[in-house]
Amino acid sequence: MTFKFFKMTIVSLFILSTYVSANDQLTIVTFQFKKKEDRDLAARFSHLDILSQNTGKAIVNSYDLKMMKEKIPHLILEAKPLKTTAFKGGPSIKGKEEEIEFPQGDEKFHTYKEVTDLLKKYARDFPTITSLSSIGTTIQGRSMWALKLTNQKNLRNEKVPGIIFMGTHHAREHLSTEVPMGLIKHLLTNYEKDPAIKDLIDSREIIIVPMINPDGAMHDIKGRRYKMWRKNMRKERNDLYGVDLNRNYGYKWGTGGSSSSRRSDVFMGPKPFSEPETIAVKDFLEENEHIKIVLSYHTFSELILYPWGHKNAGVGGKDQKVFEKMAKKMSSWTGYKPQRSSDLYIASGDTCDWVYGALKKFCFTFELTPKNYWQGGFYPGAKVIDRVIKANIKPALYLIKNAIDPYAVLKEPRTNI
Ligand code: 0X9
Ligand code: ZN
Repeated sequence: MTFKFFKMTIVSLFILSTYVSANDQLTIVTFQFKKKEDRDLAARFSHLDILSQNTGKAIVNSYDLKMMKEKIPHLILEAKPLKTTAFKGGPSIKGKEEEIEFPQGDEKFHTYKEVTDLLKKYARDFPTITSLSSIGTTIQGRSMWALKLTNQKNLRNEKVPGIIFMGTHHAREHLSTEVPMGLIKHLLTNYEKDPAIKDLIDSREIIIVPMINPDGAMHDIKGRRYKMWRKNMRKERNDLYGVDLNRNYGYKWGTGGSSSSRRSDVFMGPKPFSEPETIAVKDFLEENEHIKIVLSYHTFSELILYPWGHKNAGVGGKDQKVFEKMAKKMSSWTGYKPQRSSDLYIASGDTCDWVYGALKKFCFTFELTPKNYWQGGFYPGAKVIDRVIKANIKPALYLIKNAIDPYAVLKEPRTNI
């Protein structure tokens, strides 16, 4: 009896300590920047939301806060604890795939299971213009689904130009799953109705991977409570720490704006391409030379970003002009601000630096709605989904059209946007 009680106490203490250690105080930090270098410095500790030339904010975990207080106290204007706590590490929450659901009110967002089922349905309903495959398996064993939209007659023709759209590298950026899902729906349901769309699907390969980091995204919503999780689900024994997939790509990896501490939200990983998710993207893009343009959706801030991201310089030459011209054009439809990634802050190991640096393909990062933290930040609510999808259709169609020859945009007449 005594022993039983003792055992129960030990068990409950263990459960309690797991629960406590699994929750971490989040803090919203306001920064004051005197010069651009200050922004780049702060970006080494956490992901930043730049508010103006001179101010920025970041929601940080206790580890990143400690490091900031130690290393860059002069940049911190204010640090306010948030009411919500975040998952810190420790074991991940168990749960069956079909039981995972978004928090109340946000059920319209697609869970991984809903994405999987819908993509399978599309593949069944539109067999002549779609094919569904997986580009790899995540660290927790989920398939990274890719829906290819093209007329089946193209399948053996390698000359058909390709384009890839990717969503949700970062777990908490759920709107970046919805935009590629909305794009698929728009393309498929308009194939018969809109000759321009029929023509694009018939003459291109459009590859859409709505979730690069489904493990992280599902972790972020488990228990129907948002956890502000950013990274993948890399863990050691029972200690979940995660790698920032947008710091893990292998071009100029680890050269600034990322951290070698695994507790950091911008942890670059132990080596470039250490994660199955980034390896899958790498292998896929290396194997598919016909892909000319890459778009990676993220949230938030309403920006259209292009390389370089790891250094304060543009890519130069004709390519820079293509990036600028395309970004400006797409900005005219979305209102998102076009800029070089490093103008925001320096960060190395992101998708587009590798895509352009290693493969010389054009690559954009869209930071979707909202504009700032006060408009909802990473969790703007389901009410914005339709509007954001709609705003992003024209830019997507424009890139699909130009995948045949991105340099052709240089011949377009100048616009004064
Ligand atoms: O920091 C990131 O990975 C991206 N922002 S997010 O809020 N979605 O995390 C921006 C990446 C831009 N790239 C560089 N500045 N290099
Ligand atoms: Zn992101």
